[in-house]
Formats: sequence, C-alpha cells, structure tokens
Amino acid sequence: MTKGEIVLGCLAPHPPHLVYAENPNQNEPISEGGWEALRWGYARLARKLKTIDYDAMVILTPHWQTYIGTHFLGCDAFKSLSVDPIFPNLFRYHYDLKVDVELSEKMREVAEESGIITKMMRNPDFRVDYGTITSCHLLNPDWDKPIVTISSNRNRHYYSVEVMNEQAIALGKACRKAIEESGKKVVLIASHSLSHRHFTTEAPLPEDMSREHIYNHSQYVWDMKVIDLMRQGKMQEFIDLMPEFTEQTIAETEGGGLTWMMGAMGMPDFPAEIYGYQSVIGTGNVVACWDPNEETRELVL
Ligand code: 2X7
Ligand code: FE2
Repeated sequence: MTKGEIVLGCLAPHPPHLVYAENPNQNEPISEGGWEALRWGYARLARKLKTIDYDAMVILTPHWQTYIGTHFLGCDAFKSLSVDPIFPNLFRYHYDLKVDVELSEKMREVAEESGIITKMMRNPDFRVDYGTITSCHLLNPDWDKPIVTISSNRNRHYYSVEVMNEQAIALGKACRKAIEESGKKVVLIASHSLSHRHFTTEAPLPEDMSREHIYNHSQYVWDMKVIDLMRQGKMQEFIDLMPEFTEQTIAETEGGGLTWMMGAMGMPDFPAEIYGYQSVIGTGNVVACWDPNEETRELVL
C-alpha cells in the first residue's frame, strides 16, 4: 500500500454568519449577504480544493468539547437539524454528512497507543456541532467527501494553554501516523477564529456591515502579528507564542485546532496561503491554508 499523506491543512473559521450570508438551501433563515472578504476567500480556497485529489477531510472543532479524553465520530452518517444556540435567528441548518469511520478508528487507535485517552462517538443521534458544519460547508459546499470530526479536549481549562499545546501536538503526530498507515490522502481542517472578543449588542440587521468591526485594537494588532508569522512560514514561533496570544486575545486557538494541525504537518516552515481576514461580531477571522506541495503553493493575498 502507498503511504498516506496530508495534502493540505486549512485554517477555516466557523462563524455561522458566513453560512447565513451564503443562503444555501440547507439553511432556513434568509439573508441579504455580508462578510464578503471571508466568503470570497473561502470560495477561492474551495476552488483550490476541487483541484486536489483527496479521500477525506479531518476536522478538529472547539464546539465539540469533551472533558474526558478526545472523541472521534464513529457512525457512517449523521443527519439532523443543527440550530446555533446563540444565533438561532441565523443558523438552522439541515445537514446530511458521511463519515470515514475506518480512518476515524485508525486515528483513535494510534492516539490511544501514544498515551492519549480516546473514545469513539457511536450514537447515531449525536448532534454534530456547528463548527464542523460551517467550516466543511464553506470549504466543500457539495459535501461530496467523507469527514472525520475530532473533539476538543478541555485541557486548556483544566490546566493551561501550555498543556493544551503539548497535548494537541501529540494528537497531531498520532493522526499523521494513522493517516500515513491508512494509505489515504487527507485534508486537515482547524476550525476556529483568531482573537475572540465579541460585541455585546447585535445590530437589528445582522448583515448590516456598517456595524461590523473589531472591538479592540490590541486584538487586531495580535491577529496581524500571527498572520505575519503564517506568511513568513514561522509556525514554530507562533506555537511558542500561543499561550500569550491565546490569553491576551481570548483566542479560539484555545481549543487546540491550529496546534493539532501544525503538529500533524510537522510545524511548516513554508509560507501559508492567506485568503482573507475579517471580523465577525468583533472576532478576528483568517482563512488560510498550508500547501505542502511546492508546485501548487501560491501567493494568494
Ligand atoms: O463560534 C463562533 C465563532 N467562533 C465566531 C464568531 C461568531 C459566532 O460563532
Ligand atoms: Fe466558535
């Protein structure tokens, strides 16, 4: 069997506002648009994905939070209605997705062997979190590839961002080993924003872009600092700064997605492709990807 590989790593934020703004058939509320800098960036990255040969998407999301161990989706399919608990006015999405259970089981097994506490989610009525649905919808609106979701263990809350970093890197290395042994080509997705200070009052029309802006300048400066490190291919430096960045900007990196993906990809020292940056309800969001293939890697923005 040929060795499996990670063919792309995507940093894919999941504000449900972006799906709302797209008006796909699956979502009940209707919008007049909004947040184009992110949506157009996502559309470009989705086009790149169409040119890449891959078998499955593996996503780590901070909105599936587990307190004992790391959990992996373990049923062939999940179908239900996902309602955002904070923005039910924007996101009531009918999802119907397929899971690569073989790959999921393999990643769980290798993670367990490396000392990580793990569990398969075998409940067919489990409600898949909106982070998974939003990031996967925007990257692949056709939903024609199976996915695997990995939960976010709450070790940042029990311990610290430093412990989260160590655990997420170990999980990333285990997932990479499992992918290589599986013989499959896999796209990784870290589903989250950067800085995460929210507004406190919603505009009467959520897509009123005259009301959308970052709410704290130092959060913006931090976001630009870490995006610059991505551009320069200095991911080890970003991961080393993760505790300070995450604490000072209450960043959604706390869930471990980016650290996990960088651990799996061996801490890339090549430039990330940047597709767009914009605030959503005041949070900082970048769409970015790491393409290990020098021939297809581009300078996007
Ligand atoms: O979960 C989110 C998020 N991470 C960012 C912005 C808006 C809503 O939901
Ligand atoms: Fe979130």
